Order: sequence, then structure tokens, then C-alpha cells
Amino acid sequence: MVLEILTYPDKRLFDKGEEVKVFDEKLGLFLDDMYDTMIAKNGIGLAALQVGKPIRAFIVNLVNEQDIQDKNDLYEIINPKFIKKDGEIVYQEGCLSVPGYYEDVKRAANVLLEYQDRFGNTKTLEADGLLAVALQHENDHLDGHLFIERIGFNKRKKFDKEYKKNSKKAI
Ligand code: QAP
Ligand code: CO
Repeated sequence: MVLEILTYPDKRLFDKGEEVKVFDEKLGLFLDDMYDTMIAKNGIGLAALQVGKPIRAFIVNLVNEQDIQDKNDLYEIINPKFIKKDGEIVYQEGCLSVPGYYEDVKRAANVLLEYQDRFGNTKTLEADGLLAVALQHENDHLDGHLFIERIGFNKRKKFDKEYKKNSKKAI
């Protein structure tokens, strides 16, 4: 089932997600709905908060070398915690909750993440490149942060100005 995605400046995007304590069938069904929603909206990552559920869960599904977004490569990340962050990478990010806007963001280049899967099993994931960027972008959502908070001051001012202009147009 495809869910509705909250978009900036919806206040619920700035809430903090609660730790997941119950790993039941309902959680699995919700993660399935998140996947359907991400695919329907052409995303590579989606956090639960973006569909109005304030829990610490997100999904990431990058495309492979053949440019295919294979569900076998899907990560379902629950209650994540970064154990290690190293180096620096700048990547042009976007977000389904800030449609049509893309900007460079600086993040850690190498990360080690501890998390739980949909069954509550604890796992670790070491990542670099785009996967490292995606994990940090999605993890930010769990604490109510958007990538536009991590761009430079002048770029943010420009974004706010353009966004106001576009939302007037949309009325
Ligand atoms: C987060 O972002 C991310 O503006 C996932 O019109 C960002 O899936 C991970 C999207 C950068 C790694 C690097 C954005 C789709 C999708 C839009 C997304 C749009 C349509 C964004
Ligand atoms: Co996002």
C-alpha cells in the first residue's frame, strides 16, 4: 500500500522518532508499505517519520551496477546507532519530503552502523560512498532533521526564499 509522504514544512518531519520495542507482523507490514511508497515515488531511501509514523526505522535501496533497483539489496534499518564515522564526502542530496530541491551536503565518508532488522536481530553494516550518505541522511530523519539544515547559510536563505515563492504559486 502506497502511503502519503509528508513534505516540508510539515511540523511532523521535525519530531523525534521513538525506539521500536515490538517486532511484530504489524511492523513488517508497515515496512512493506514504506517500500511500496518509496518505489512509487522513485526514491532510494525513506524514513518512517516521512509517512507520519514517528518511530526509529528507515529503508534504503540503492541501484546496482546494472542500474537496477533490486529488492534483494534493500536494507531495513531499525533503532540504528553509528559506532564509527570517518572521513568526509560531499554528495548532492535530495529528499522525497523536499521534492525538486537538490544540494551538496558534507557527511562522513565511512560509517559503521549497528541496527536491528524487522525481526529484532542485531546487525552491523559497514558502508562508504552513496550507501554511507544514504544511511546518514535517513538517520537524520529519525531525529527530526532534514538535509536542508546541513547546507550553507546562504544556500539555506536562497532555499527559503525560493520555497516561499513556489508555495505561493501552488495556491
Ligand atoms: C535520500 O532521497 C538520499 O526531489 C533519499 O522530486 C539522498 O530518495 C540518499 C526524490 C541522497 C542518498 C543520497 C527526490 C525523488 C528522491 C526528489 C531520495 C524528487 C523525486 C529522493
Ligand atoms: Co529524506
